[in-house]
Amino acid sequence: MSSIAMEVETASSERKHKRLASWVEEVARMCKPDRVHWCDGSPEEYQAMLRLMILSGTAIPLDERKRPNSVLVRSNPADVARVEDRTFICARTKDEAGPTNNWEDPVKMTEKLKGLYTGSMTGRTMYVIPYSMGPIGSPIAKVGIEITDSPYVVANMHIMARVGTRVLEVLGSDGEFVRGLHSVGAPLGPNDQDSPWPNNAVDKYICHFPDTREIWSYGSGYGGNALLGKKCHALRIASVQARDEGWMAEHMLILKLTNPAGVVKYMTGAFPSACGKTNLAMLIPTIPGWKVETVGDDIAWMKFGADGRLYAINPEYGFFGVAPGTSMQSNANAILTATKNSIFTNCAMTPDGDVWWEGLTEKKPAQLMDWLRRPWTPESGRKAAHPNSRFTTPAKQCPVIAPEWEDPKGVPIDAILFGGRRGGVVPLVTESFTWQHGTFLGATASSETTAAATGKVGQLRRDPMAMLPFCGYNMGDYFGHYLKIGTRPGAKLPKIYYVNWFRTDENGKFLWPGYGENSRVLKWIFERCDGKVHATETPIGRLPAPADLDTKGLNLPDANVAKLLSVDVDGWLEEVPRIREHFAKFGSHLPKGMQDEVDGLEQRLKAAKR
Ligand code: SAT
Ligand code: MN
Repeated sequence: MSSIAMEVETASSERKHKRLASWVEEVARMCKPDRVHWCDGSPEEYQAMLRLMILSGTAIPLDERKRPNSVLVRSNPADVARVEDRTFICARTKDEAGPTNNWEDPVKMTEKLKGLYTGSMTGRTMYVIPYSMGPIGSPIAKVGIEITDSPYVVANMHIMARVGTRVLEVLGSDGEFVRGLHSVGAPLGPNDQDSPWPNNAVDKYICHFPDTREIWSYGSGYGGNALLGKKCHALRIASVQARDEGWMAEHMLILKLTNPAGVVKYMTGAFPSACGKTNLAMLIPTIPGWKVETVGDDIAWMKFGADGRLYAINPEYGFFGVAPGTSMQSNANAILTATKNSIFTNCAMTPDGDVWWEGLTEKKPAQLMDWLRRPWTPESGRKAAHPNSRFTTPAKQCPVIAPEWEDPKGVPIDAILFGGRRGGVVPLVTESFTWQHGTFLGATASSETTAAATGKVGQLRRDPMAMLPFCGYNMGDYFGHYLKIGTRPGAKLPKIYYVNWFRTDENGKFLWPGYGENSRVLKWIFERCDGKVHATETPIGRLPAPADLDTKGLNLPDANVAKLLSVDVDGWLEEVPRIREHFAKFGSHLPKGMQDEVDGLEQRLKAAKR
């Protein structure tokens, strides 16, 4: 690594920005690292991080011929997912954080954390990572600086964000930036042997200070807890900035859909973690002549253009995708993206030095090392990869990345999709009557929980706009922000849809084949945006008539299609009190428009029963 030359160079950029320099000094005085390294973002730096992780036993290099320039990392069983109960929004008042967030007084939390951070980096290197969320210099992009004591975080940030000296250049001498501090909370004494996955077994805190645009994360080294550009910055802090500045920071994929005539539309989609966002973003249509290309798979920042349309950028630079279930059949483009230059976390390893996870191949390998480094065979009776195992991989390697994915002005959005994982009641696709009704569909979105967060899997929870764990302020006000976006003078708003790929029959079997076949639903949406296809008015919204959904060649029984596209009036009448209960949590912060929508829904359902 050309570290000496780089340190001199970055030291001069550092000196240029007085506030940045003094903040880094202040953190170093508190955390007491052995050294401070300013990240330049170079390939040499990335290699140095991989070497460090290999030396410390954090990572194993994969076979060069099978998976060039890639490693497998195994974390600690106590540190495998986001920890929502340890995630805090430290706004001035509890009311500002709202009923869906954990809150702590910012002064009290700062004091507590200062205690924990004091000396927390002893024996380690403190890395300073300048990063840009969004193409460097884009008017929609934002700069952040993450300080961390984890080489795993540095390596992942190299893939997930644009990092290094060029970011300091755009920051100049007084640019604004989000301050992120991360420590695994495992100081090393002179005679201590480091563990392969340092973390703090007792204390974990993922704290956000929306007023000062700061993130303080302590004790976990995993994913969204530690790669602060992603959920912490691009969603929790950015949602507050978006509210204040009149734009939207959303937990949404961005896809480009081209029809056989070459007409293009862009769509975003909000689904909870591990509900198939990455699969939808990279979908291979099964209907002839249609094409999907990827702009982003997890986060969309949307701003109004001069023409009144909403333009979206993907603030990220890579994918942090769920491995289990990803295969050449379910998502060939994700598999092809992660063939090289990738970091695999908590996957299993094959005897010939490659990775494996449940669902990767139809036939399970005869022998593996599981994610806990134990020998594994199909008879072991346990999963070889952790259910939340992940691949971190550069977006530009995706075979279907849209050429405009780095366009600094973003792409104009025609449709917004909301959804979740629901076995019952919710139809395959519903179009909202209006923007306000669409906001209601998003605000009442519900899903069965997955392994992306610690806690029980399969419980039903309301996850408004898939932002439940990611909204940095009172969610009632967040609904209000949506309504405000909808009333902007001259706005040409996207249409809003609710989709559910996960409907099951009485025996728990999926009614809809999903994956590439979801293109049939996208086609209907595309044609609705052009006003070219019919929709049926129902009490819950507009649905396709069975004849208008292209099911050619699917061999789906008519009864399935009818069920997927029908309104279960009694089922929906049972949802109404649950929606009211969900809304009641927001008290006076619930916008009147949302109350009107639930009242309207109930009236329409009751009228349909008569
Ligand atoms: O760990 S992350 O928060 O980055 C992934 C996810 O939950 O979507
Ligand atoms: Mn996500």
